[in-house]
Amino acid sequence: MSTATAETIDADFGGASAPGALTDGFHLLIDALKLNGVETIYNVPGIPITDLGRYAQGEGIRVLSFRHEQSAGYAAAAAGFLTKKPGICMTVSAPGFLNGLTALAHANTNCWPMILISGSSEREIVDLMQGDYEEMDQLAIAKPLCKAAYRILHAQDIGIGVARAIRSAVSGRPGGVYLDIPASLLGQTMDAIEGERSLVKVIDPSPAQIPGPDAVARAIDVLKDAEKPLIILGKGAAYAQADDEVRALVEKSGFPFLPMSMAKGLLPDDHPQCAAAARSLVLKEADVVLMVGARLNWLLSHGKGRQWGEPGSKKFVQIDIEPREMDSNVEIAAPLVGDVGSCAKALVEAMGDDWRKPSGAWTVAVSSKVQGNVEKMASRLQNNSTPMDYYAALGVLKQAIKERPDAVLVNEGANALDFARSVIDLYKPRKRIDVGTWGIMGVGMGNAIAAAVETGNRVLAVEGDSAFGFAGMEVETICRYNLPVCIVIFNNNGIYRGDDVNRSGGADPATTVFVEDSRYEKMMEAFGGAGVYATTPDELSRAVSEAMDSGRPTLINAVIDPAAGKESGNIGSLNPQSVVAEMRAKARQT
Ligand code: OXT
Ligand code: ADP
Ligand code: MG
Repeated sequence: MSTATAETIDADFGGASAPGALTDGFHLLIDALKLNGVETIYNVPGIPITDLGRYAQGEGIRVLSFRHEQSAGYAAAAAGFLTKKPGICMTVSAPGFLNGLTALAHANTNCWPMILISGSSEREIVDLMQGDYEEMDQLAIAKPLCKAAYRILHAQDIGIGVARAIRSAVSGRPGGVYLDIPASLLGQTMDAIEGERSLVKVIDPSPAQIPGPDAVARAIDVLKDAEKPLIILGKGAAYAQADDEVRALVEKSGFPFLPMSMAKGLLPDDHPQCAAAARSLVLKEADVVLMVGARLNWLLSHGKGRQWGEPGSKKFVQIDIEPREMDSNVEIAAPLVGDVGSCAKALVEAMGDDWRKPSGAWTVAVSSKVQGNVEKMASRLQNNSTPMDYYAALGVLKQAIKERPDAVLVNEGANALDFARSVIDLYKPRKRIDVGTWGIMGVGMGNAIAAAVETGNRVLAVEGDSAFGFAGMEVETICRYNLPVCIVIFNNNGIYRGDDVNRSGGADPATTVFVEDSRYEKMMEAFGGAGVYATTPDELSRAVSEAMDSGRPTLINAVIDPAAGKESGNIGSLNPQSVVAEMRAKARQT
């Protein structure tokens, strides 16, 4: 594999203004990214992209180096969600590329714009399978896992290749794009003036998509007849950055709204129409459901089944930018294809001045259920048990976010995720980043780093001990860049619980348990951050306040009762053994 080195480039290449000056693949790529507003690259250096990172940093792009490409990729994915611009991850060939690919697929699954740029080996050698350094046909492997995959072979095509990647990532339904950069491309040279002319600035990368008037009228027809309407806000609505339009739609309609996990805060969780604490009731009872940037996938039981009440008892209206999403699981009575902002605006206009809000009976039923559940929860949050259970610890964190509504909450785990989602209220849009559509562990550190870098705000990362372990080494990255991230590990000694036993009676621990009482806080101390061991709500409260006020990288090891969690948190019913147990119970009854 041939690569130009920093020394040769620095020695041989002048500025574009010098007569006869040359430019090269490295600089064209950087210029193309900068022209299109790329300010940050999340990467792990190595052959053939080490110099690319160095030059990009030299040219003013913020290049953050991670300890593993997967975390760099997760950070780029989260950056895409937060900024509505493609997050950029850069990796080396084969193994680095594969490490980044999980994150690219995750971005694609979540409909977030991201570009994975990977260096690759020589085409001639790869295609003849002659055993190049890190040989792999990366383009072919990436293609089925992302929205689009491109390879640039010639320096004069860098401008158009980058433009194509950016437009593909952000237009329509956003997604993950792979950009293959053979090492030899970076070393190619061309006339600097021609090179500059070859660059392309993407104009209007995600144009407004306005719904047709007949589609709007159809939707209004369905919505106006609703007796028990419901709005479900998804992370597509949060992504759209159409916060005013969404709020206007919710408030004008008067419908209760249920935020999906990452749509929490789009309207404050304590908004009088928020039905988060009456989830079961509204899903079961609603007769018309308006989906806004949310899919009827597993997280909503595919829009059918017990959770949704009597079969055929509901009509769906769906706002989505992707036409193919309509009727994906159940019939959509009124599809509204367009961007969230344009669709919400069109609906509000069409509701007019004589819009009739839903009956008091429905809204009162929902708010009484909310009030009942909130009160039940409040008493659980008061408990001062030692070791702490999830509620005792989360009561403290709920308060910390209430006092700092601009902070970003990052969250992963099973119980650590499910309890935190319902306990911690959010008050502003895009302040929660979690495991997303795949329920993927290991995203927390990447999410936290991106949140700190992209927003400049404080970050509170609530992590199961297992979840944290997938990417724990990134605490060094957090310390290196001195990011205002406070990690709270819910340390219950294992996956779901810490008290399982080896069924053979042998010496090995059970498959889901970890070293008892692990001192995770020392990992942060090893790199100069603050480490705290907290066994009571008071200790936790003091440590979190100090970390969130100071902004110093902090890891708090919160000791949680090993017996407090449930198998798989709230989604235990998805485990095959639950199905087997149900069948056995039924068999016993007959
Ligand atoms: O209405 P009802 O009465 O039903 O009540 C509901 C709400 O109304 C109410 N509620 C409230 N009450 C009062 N006040 C307020 N404010 C309030 N808000 C809500 O509360 C209930 C519940 O509400 P909720 O939460 O909204 O509703 P529900 O029913 O849970 O919603 C359903 C779902 C499906 C939408 C929701 O559960 C959801 O979003 N779930 C996501 C689940 C998920 O993605 N889980 C992660 C994956 S689990 C598993 O796969 C794990 N692995 C395997 C693995 C993975 N994932 N990835 C990789 C790369 N490798 C392996 C592993 C290894 S988890 C895991 C590690 C786990 O161990 P850890 O140590 O990390 O974590 P611990 O478990 O803590 O040990
Ligand atoms: P959640 O998990 O919160 O329910 P999903 O990720 O399942 O959310 O759904 C998000 C949906 O939002 C996707 O179907 C996607 O096509 C859609 N979407 C993304 N951006 C926009 C936008 N700007 N306008 C309309 N729909 C969007
Ligand atoms: Mg755990």
